[in-house]
Amino acid sequence: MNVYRYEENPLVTPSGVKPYLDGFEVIGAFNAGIAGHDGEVLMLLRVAERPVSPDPGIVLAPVCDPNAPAPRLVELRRDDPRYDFSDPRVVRDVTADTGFAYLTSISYIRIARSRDGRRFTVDDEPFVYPSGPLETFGIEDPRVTRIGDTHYLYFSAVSPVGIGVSLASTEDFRTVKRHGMIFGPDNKDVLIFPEKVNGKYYALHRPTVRSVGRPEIWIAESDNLLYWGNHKHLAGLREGMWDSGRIGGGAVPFRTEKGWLELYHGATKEHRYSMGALLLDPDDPSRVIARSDRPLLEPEAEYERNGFFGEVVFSCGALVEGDTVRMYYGVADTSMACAELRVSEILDSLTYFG
Ligand code: MAN
Repeated sequence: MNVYRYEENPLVTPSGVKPYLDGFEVIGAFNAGIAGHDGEVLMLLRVAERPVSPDPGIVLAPVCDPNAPAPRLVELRRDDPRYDFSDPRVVRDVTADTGFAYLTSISYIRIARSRDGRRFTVDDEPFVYPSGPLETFGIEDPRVTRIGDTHYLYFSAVSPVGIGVSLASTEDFRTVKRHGMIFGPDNKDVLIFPEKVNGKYYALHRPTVRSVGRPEIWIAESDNLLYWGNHKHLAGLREGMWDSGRIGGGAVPFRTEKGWLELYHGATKEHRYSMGALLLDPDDPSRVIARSDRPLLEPEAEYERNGFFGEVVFSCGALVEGDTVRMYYGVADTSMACAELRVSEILDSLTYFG
């Protein structure tokens, strides 16, 4: 497998993004959805901003208030025995039944634009900013599917009542229309197919189940992109392999001569995130034809191994032209990078089921 990482990687880093919020710093510009529009490559960046704490003994947890312009800051003392600060992304409450208390940053969506797909200019303002009670902890990991002249974007909506996936749409990447939550909590990693198959829209999704089951990939159908049903379990974890801890859809699936190719992420139980592929039946995407036994891309470069949360490559979008896939991906929950792969080589690398 030839994997060509761009010499310019990382393409967008937090230091290249001006904070939008007063008193905050940008700690991540990563996990971007990707769209081609008017001759440009657009990254719909997940920008994460964190309040700068004046006191090293205090962590400030930001919470968006739907009725106020700026997030509210909750002061958490590092010596408070209720709280566990060991994961830089979240503050855990050891006394709460879910274990969860706050996120350490607020994420929203901001666009980076490029003519050549390598050098990007980041917009000054957010494109989609958290609003309403279901997004008070932020919106994350957007994906973009083009259907006709409309680009649908959908993202994790995070709040104290759970993480679901909400839908919005745009024609021009300047204004956006909201369509509400399409997958209720707990769910992430939705990927809407770019065309109907046998008269139905399809979407991958990833319930994060708490009672029975594991974080695995499901598929659902819809007539209108808003109401989803006929859910089926699509792919599971594999003990002892690169995708033994959790899996979820990554880039928007695309058609190849052998079927739908889905570039998905898999993590080990130690949270090392790699990218691999699933090949789905061209006429029935709920049937898996083949899968990667070994990752296509794993954290190896310095910028993939080290950062806010290291050992992570996480794609939310790719551009396909002929046999070339330009896979854009978040690195170490910090920055954006891109690697080119060949469709034919990916198809050859898979293990086919009988
Ligand atoms: C996980 C990580 C974080 C994210 C939260 C909430 O902890 O993916 O980056 O902010 O979930 O979605």
